[in-house]
Amino acid sequence: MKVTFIHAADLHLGTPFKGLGEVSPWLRKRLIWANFEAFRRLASLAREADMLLLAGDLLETGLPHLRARLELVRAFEALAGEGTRVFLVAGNHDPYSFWRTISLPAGVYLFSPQGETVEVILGGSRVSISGISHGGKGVRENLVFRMAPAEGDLRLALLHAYLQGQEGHDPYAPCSLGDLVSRDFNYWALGHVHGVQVVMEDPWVVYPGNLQGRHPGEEGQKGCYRVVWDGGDFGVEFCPLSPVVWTTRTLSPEGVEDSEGLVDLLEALKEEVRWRGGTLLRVILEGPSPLHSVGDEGWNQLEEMLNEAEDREDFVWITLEDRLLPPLDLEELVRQEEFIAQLVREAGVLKGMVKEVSLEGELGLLWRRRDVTRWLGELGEEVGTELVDEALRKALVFMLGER
Ligand SMILES: [Mn+2]
Repeated sequence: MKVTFIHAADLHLGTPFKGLGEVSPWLRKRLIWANFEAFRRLASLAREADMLLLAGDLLETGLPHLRARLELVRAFEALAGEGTRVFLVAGNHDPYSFWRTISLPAGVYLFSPQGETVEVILGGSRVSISGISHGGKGVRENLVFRMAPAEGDLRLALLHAYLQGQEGHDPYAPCSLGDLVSRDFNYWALGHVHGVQVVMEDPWVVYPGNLQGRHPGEEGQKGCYRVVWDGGDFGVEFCPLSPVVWTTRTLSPEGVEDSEGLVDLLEALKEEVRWRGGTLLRVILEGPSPLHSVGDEGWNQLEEMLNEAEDREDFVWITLEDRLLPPLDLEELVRQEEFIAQLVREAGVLKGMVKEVSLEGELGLLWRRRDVTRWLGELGEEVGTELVDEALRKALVFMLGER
């Protein structure tokens, strides 16, 4: 008696990459391909399993992204042919109303916004899957208590929801860990939060994260969980699927006097992170350095040079972020010059203030416009303080750079 299932979520098929600036046509194609490739790897893993559970946000948007739809339906058809059952719920990106325009093959079950429980017999065990879909885009109600009851030997729950305490995600279908534990399920197959997380082990509460990072905030290997239940115990294993990973490194180029020295350092760093897949490497340059005066144009040239020969499978595409300071003793300056001291103090006060306000609130209606926010990325709590730090740095470079 053994049941194997794959749990994935937030495929966001048809999503763009953000935070890269200009890339070569070759890389552009590669990045469009990456998310679909991750999905194909998922589907091929699922062929070996009894079931595939998909916890919402499979598609980036309800707008007809034809390729995304086609890839999805084809994969489902192939899985149905192999005898792998597919269960899915709709999330906030691809609510139920949208799914009704797609004809799903037999063997694929889409849960409704009313919620129901489906029972299957696998290896002689009664396995139930309870799920509920987001009916529309902005579901703010707790869906946990609207889910149909758990039944059988193995009781799985499929839900796209914001679990309280998870940062950086919209509070759609909010619920608490206590809510989940109060229901009689063995495994909560969740979606929505993009970080990979086993929140709890008894019952299992799991976010598999998305399949392919789409911006610098979604670092490292992404993938799905493969779960084996032997009638009592669970084996829960993370399976990496991303063909491309985002990596951020912070570098203080102390002792490096010129751009030639910096290039040597960055080339070594590139080789250090290179693996058989692709890497989008973001390098934050910080600390005091004579290179603070390189300027935007100079950094662009440097990036171009470093990325020139990277049209290859195991590419490392570098973007540089300049946070360098003039090589002066800032503490000494603060002691000696009242104006500098005041500037640094004011920045500190401002940082305290921006922590208190919600940037999304301040942006008001603008923030609710998708055609605006699609260019902005996510506004985490740290964005405000980062902006102040950057303003202070720019002011110091401007005032002290010539000394
Ligand atoms: Mn979501």
